[in-house]
Amino acid sequence: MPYLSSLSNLGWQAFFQQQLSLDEWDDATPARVVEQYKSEITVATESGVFNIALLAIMPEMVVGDWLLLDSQQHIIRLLDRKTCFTRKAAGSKLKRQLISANVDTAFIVSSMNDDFNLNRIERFLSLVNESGAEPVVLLSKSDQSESPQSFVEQIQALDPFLMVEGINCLDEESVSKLSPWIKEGVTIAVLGSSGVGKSTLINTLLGEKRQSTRGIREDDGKGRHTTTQRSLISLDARGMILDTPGMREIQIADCKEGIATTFADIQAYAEQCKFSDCQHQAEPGCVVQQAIVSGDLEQRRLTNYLKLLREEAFNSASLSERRSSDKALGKYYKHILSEAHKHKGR
Ligand SMILES: Nc1nc2c(ncn2[C@@H]2O[C@H](COP(=O)(O)OP(=O)(O)O)[C@@H](O)[C@H]2O)c(=O)[nH]1
Ligand SMILES: [Mg+2]
Ligand SMILES: [Zn+2]
Repeated sequence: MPYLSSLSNLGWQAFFQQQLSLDEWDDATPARVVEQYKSEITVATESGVFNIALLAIMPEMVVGDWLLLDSQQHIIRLLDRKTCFTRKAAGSKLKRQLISANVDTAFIVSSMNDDFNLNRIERFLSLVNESGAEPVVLLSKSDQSESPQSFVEQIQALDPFLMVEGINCLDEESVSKLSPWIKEGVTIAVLGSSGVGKSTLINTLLGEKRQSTRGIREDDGKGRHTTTQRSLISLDARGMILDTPGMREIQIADCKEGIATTFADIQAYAEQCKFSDCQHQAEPGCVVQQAIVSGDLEQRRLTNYLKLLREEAFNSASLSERRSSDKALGKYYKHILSEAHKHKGR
């Protein structure tokens, strides 16, 4: 895949430039992680695309990261991330998983059919708001709906400032509505469940069928995705775009601020409740409940907010427990090593 690219086409920005010394700027090569595999990563530089083998001592890297390479194509260091998407790893593992780094804008795609689900969109919004990227809600398959505007209005009702567009991913003219977001130097991630049209949208933007779409099965029938791979694709002078496999289980963790931003309306009511520890159930002086009664707030939205808060608290607590048990284990290993050392000295 040729990336005939200037650094700016690859998504290079002042934020990364500022992290380099003058010597580094003269001698080192900035490289962007565009694909990742178990034992290697693919990077793109101004002069081409190549793979670098991963070693255990290297920091954890993810698609979207910027690296500095020396003249031998060895990694000097990983640059600080501007934004970062994480989720609790699927399954019971108490682990955070990096999804992508340095994304400026996230397209949250949901289709105008049975898949349309406000709770799920609010969950994605919390994740995106936490990451620092700017969310845009895209409602796909507008050509299959009798009243596409009603879907758009339901999203707009969540937040009048939220950016939302209804599109037909198969139609170039419809997709051209997205041009305000698609520009040089900007990195976009496309998020959403399987089958909503993420790959179709990217193909229409590319003007070619590069990403495989539903015609070719993405699912191996066991509920696992065969394309677990994320790839950052160059739109040449229109920035970089990241296709992600459908996320079946996005459990959130360490996402307090993201939830607060997504539900700023509820937070504002909650600040006026009589009790500072109000649970917004049936307490006297609960301004959140008053908003429900007056019709200013939807019960569904409050229920989802409380659910996400509980999940966040639960997962974050398990993660911090794991972090502290990792620390304890580290201490234990150190202790064993030093004991072994003492014995050796005798
Ligand atoms: N009619 C219509 N079909 C669409 C649209 N977007 C996607 N599709 C179809 O929906 C199916 C799933 O799309 P795909 O891009 O693979 O979804 P992904 O899993 O999100 O990448 C494919 O058969 C597409 O042709 C749309 O806006 N309108
Ligand atoms: Mg896809
Ligand atoms: Zn309250």
